[in-house]
Amino acid sequence: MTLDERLIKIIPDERQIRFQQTEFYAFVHFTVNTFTDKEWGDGTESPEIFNPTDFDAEQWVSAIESAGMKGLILTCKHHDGFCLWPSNYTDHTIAASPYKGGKGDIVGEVAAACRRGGIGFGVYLSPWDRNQPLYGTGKPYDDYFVAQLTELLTQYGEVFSVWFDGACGEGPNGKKQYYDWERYYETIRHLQPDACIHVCGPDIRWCGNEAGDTRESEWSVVPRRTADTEKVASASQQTDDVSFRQRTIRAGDQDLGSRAILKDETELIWYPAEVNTSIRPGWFWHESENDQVRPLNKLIDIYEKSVGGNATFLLNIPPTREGLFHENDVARLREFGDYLRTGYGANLLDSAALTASPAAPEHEIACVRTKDETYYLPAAEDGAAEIALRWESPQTIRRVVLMEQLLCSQRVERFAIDAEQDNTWKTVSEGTIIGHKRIAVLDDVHTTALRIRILDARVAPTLRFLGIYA
Ligand code: FUL
Repeated sequence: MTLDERLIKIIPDERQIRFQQTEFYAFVHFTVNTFTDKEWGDGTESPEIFNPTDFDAEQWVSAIESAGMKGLILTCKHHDGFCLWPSNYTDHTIAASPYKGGKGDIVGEVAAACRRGGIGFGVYLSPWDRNQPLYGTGKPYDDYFVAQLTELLTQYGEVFSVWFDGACGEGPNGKKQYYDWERYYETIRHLQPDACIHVCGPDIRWCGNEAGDTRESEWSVVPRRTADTEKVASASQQTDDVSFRQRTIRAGDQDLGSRAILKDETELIWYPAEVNTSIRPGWFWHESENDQVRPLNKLIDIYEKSVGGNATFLLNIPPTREGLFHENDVARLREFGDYLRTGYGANLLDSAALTASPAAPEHEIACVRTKDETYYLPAAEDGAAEIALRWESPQTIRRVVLMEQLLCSQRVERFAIDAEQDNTWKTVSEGTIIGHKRIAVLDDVHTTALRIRILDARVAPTLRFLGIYA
């Protein structure tokens, strides 16, 4: 078997495919830190301080929907250990807070609002717990953690994502907790088989930074290699955790999956990347950051390089002490959604005539006009293929969207886009991988014909969708 043949045998499972289609979803960081103006609580905060006066999960969900996001992951418990639901296993919860006289349940309200709004609900449960006395005792803490996980995965309906953070700041003299990851994963698979487990988990990999930086070539087929992420490097005790290390690759590396990197690897896995960053400098709300909501063009750039670079995009929006998204964040989310709706609205492909090489009848290449599971697979064993599009009148094109059929793995390694100008083809964009989705950013190209050339692929390339936008 050639290397390429071996590589294309690695494909996503159904939950990963579904997840990659989620593309863009929200993180919501909310806990006692919102009231103490901190990023990390130390676990000594009194639940008395948690009192959002105007909390409204519907406001969060409608702002998220206005941005075109399809899910929400809530910090049900952050490192400080305070639970946003009335857990039966600790007193350090919302039940001890003044919110709704101790009868409130933020997790429940958010999950219900997500369901009503038709978006996914996901849970962030911090393994590192600075309040829980059992932390560092081994199995007793694992029992506690699994009990909490079980509450979250059984009481609030369907969960699309479980986000496990690797952060831990205990330091060399702190407590050491060896997490029983396998047990956590089994609990999730058993209770919510469709949920993807992120970061310290087998399904979705951390991209390696929290700034919104992306890789030029983001591969989904990567080695299962013994290494640690930067996050885990700061978590002294976790660098010793073999089970976790086997599932991770070095998050800081730029090339995780080219042929050169994979050629000598024996164990390969499908492990797609997620880009996570905040709409503000902090993960939690700070009044001093109300004027530092990221500019629209920065968010567009991150989106087009993450979702448009074979990763998913998890954008954090932190609620205020009232329990609402701040008006500046709400306005930015709507502007962003407006950009997506207009920028990726009508597909100019609909009015174009298509031809392909190797030649194929129009009905065969027409598959790229739809986003369903059908796809174009030219008989191009050398990995090269092209599709040309021609319009009756000139078009101005600013974005091209390409999608591969992931059930056939990630195959494309290099492509180019040419526009016909003065009767000759001029290259207007070049790129490496495609994967789930590639967004090629064009500089307002004015033309009557466009050509997509796949220059190199692992065996024959597939194309599931092509979008051309003015
Ligand atoms: C980090 C945490 O320490 C931050 O507080 C935040 O939750 C971020 C998403 O992950 O590791």
